[in-house]
Amino acid sequence: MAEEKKAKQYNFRDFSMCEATVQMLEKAAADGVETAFQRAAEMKPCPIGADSACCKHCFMGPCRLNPKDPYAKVGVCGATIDTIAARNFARMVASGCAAHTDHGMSMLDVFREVVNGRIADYKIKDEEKLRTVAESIGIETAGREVKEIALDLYHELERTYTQVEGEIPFVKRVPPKTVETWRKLGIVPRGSMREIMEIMHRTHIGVDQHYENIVKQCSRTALADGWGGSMVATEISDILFGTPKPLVGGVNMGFLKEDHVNVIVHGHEPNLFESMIDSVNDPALVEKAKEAGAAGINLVGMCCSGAEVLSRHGVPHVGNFMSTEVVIATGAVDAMAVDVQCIKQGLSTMAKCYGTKFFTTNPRAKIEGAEHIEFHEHTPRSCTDKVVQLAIERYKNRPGRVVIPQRRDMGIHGFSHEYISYMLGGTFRGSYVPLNENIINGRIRGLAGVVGCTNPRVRHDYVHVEVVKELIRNNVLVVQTGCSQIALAKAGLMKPDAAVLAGDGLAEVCETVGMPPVLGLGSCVDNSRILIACAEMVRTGGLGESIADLPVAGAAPEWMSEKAISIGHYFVASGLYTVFGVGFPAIKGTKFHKLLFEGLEELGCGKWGFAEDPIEMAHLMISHIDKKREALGIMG
Ligand code: XCC
Ligand code: SF4
Repeated sequence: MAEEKKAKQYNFRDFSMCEATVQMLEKAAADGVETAFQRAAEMKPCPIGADSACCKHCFMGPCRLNPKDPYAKVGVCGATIDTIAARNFARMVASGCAAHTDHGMSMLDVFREVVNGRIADYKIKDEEKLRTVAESIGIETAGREVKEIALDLYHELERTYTQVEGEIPFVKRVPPKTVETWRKLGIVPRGSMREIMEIMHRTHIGVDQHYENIVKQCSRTALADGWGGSMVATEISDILFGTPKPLVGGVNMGFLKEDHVNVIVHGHEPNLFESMIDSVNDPALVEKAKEAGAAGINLVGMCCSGAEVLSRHGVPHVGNFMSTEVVIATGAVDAMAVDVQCIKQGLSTMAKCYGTKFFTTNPRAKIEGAEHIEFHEHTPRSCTDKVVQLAIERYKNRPGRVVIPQRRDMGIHGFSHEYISYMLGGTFRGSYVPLNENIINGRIRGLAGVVGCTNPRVRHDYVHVEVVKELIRNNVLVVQTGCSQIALAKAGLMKPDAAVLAGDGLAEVCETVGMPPVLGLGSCVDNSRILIACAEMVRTGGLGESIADLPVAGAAPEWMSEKAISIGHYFVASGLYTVFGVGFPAIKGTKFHKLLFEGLEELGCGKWGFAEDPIEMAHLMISHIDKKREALGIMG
């Protein structure tokens, strides 16, 4: 009863611009169930924490400084606002980098076992990709067996994690001028384990207390994510499961099917999803589902692994991070299997309310109230088959009413960096579309990567959609990953006919070749595809010698995770201008803030930016792109 009263205070359209999410928020409220949206509305962020003006790195504190007068006080140990904010930031980078690199390392574990013949369920699907990745880091491929190349590649890439001295392998892919800057600054990553360890050490009480030196280690660690852990995750996934090529895919809750057993996989590592695809197509399990009265088994994705299999195989995607709870309110979700990252604990309660079977599968991530069915790469089907069987059980006894928002949005997904590189020099689906040339001649003003999470502190999806619309209207070609990609897919911007919303130049390029003005690249680790595309833009020529010269900018308009900070910082350290929305964990006017927002650029890197308003955000990016165009002498 109390819940119902509270729920009435909210206009759910203020929470989200996603119609399906709004509809399910209404249903959940009517059912007396609350979600992260209401919890966010009822729990305002701590104002001191939001400005990163508190420290709990030791127990003489926690210490709180005054965000309105940040230099008025120091912590008990004497730490200044710059030290405190830089350390907090560094810990976020460390955690974000750890998440991506642990994911990448898991992929590498699978790869090793596949190569050694100890995993039979997966194989090297894309030998061509294997060869190009190997060649890109100097491994000899001519006349050699696949297995030999693969073993060499494994041993090389392992260094991404474990190397104590030297440069990680994918640094070989970075434009020489950019690497020169990194070497000068001392920020070329060794191995991610070492970099993360060093950040944790340096941010301990009484160690590194100079914000400039802390930020240096942030850069080194973040680069170990972008050009390390994330890139390994992307490349190995492509080798094992296939490199995405543009395909038509569907997004939104309408892809749940009332008369099917519905299984959702939500998380980040593609192996769980790949095996689930096998399970739902197993004739014996399909037969079982039919015996239970279902028309079949329907598998859909959410969040990043969902974005990845949408891009790779065209598996439908039912929603991004802020839709993961409400989708359960459809009553149609028979099972949700999760692995790691961005899994709200609230899902457990939600699943209980609607009788959805909720399974954790990764030993790293258990949740109270969830059933744990561990996923082992050596015998993956024992987990995924069981999930499907239990989903069938639930279908037989669906406890409540099923209401599925009837929204389905089709679009083109699956632009790998290979595909973009291919377009840079040449063609899209057979039509000539050299991207560099179009940037130089001004039809395309520049490139923007709009990526990252959704966050209940802002109107769900809205900031993403408005930023991207403004960018394409100004002839900026947009590439996307993660939850942002799903937001724009739902808004219909990934269809070729969305070119009508683009400025004349970009529209002309899109219309000539039938390409959408917004290109979806996959999951968050696939932000590494943007790095490679940038390296290719430099290599193709005419746009400067380093990544910092490119008319390219990035944004995470609704960020929330520590991974987003790590991504943002590796974009910046790589030479890009990166604008975040929602809020920024640093106080304007402090030395630390100045270093991130101005100083890094003077050192030859990119820089951070911030704007809450989507139009302002887009124009910060456009101004930066114009500034770079001017420097390249390609204005007008
Ligand atoms: Fe998570 Fe990757 Fe953010 Fe979405 S975008 S909320 S990190 S699922 Ni990656
Ligand atoms: Fe306070 Fe310093 Fe301890 Fe942080 S490290 S909690 S600022 S005493």
